[in-house]
Amino acid sequence: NPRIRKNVSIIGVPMDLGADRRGVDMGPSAIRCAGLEPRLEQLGYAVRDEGDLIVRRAKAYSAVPESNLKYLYEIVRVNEELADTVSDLIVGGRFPLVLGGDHSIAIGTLAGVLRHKESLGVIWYDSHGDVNTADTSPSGNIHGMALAVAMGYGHPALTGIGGERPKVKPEHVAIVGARSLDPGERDFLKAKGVTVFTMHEVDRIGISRVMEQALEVATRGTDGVHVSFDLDGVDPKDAPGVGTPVLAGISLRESLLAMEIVSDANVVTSAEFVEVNPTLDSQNQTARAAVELITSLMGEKIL
Ligand code: NNH
Ligand code: MN
Ligand code: MN
Ligand code: MN
Repeated sequence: NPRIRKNVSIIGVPMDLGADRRGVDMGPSAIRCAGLEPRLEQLGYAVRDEGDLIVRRAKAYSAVPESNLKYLYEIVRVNEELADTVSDLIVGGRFPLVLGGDHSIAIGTLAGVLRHKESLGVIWYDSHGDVNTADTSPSGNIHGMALAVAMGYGHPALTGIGGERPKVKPEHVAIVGARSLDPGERDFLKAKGVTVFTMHEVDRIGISRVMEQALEVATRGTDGVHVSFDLDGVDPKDAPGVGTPVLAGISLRESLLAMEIVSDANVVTSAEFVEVNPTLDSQNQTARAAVELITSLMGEKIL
């Protein structure tokens, strides 16, 4: 079984072009300010902050002429660099912990990880499915397409990021916390056979059983698990600083338990925490929640 590595690298990706609401570009800064590095060091990790990738401030709105993909080429450029960065860190024996930024950065993180994995399991913690393509997206926002791209569906400029490499297989994906799916996403998820734990399942069987089942999906026949954590999966009462809050979500307490359960399975080989928007937050509450979620995932115990 792959184990959590002792050397952790923090990579910030201050990008907000994949979403309509500006401000998640400040997420990495806010999560660092909430004390991430010292908290990881207290857990015994050798932490290296790799700093932020350079994300150029985009010119006026740019959709590509032939599709409705907003900021396609800026997003491709950043994700190519992210894929290389993540891949190099894995070669160096380090655990990549990526801080967003909007969820489109999962495209680059996963592309980098997949250079080293034949079969990667993915736990996608999110109120959304993020399996739109240009044809189904109601918004043209690439953060709502990242999981589809990781599975090989979408604009070739996106699915080609990171070069030739395996894709995430639908049977190795578990979405947790879904409560806002677009019609095209429902069709996609059913057609591909992706496992989705909506709020209905969370409420019916509880977060601990949901996470056990999600782990089964993500570990059966895989050689590692990636945790992609969108803070809007958490209830807006506990995580108000996100661009697209969706009410009636998973509490922070349940989410911490979820991360503890994943941690105890000792299978996680990379992770990212995305969509923190400090301009919508109060007292950095959502970034502080992110730090607690990260340390839980990385093995922090209360006693
Ligand atoms: N499904 C919507 C879209 O594709 C919203 C996506 N927003 C997210 N995803 N925050 O996690 O535009
Ligand atoms: Mn240090
Ligand atoms: Mn998302
Ligand atoms: Mn979301």
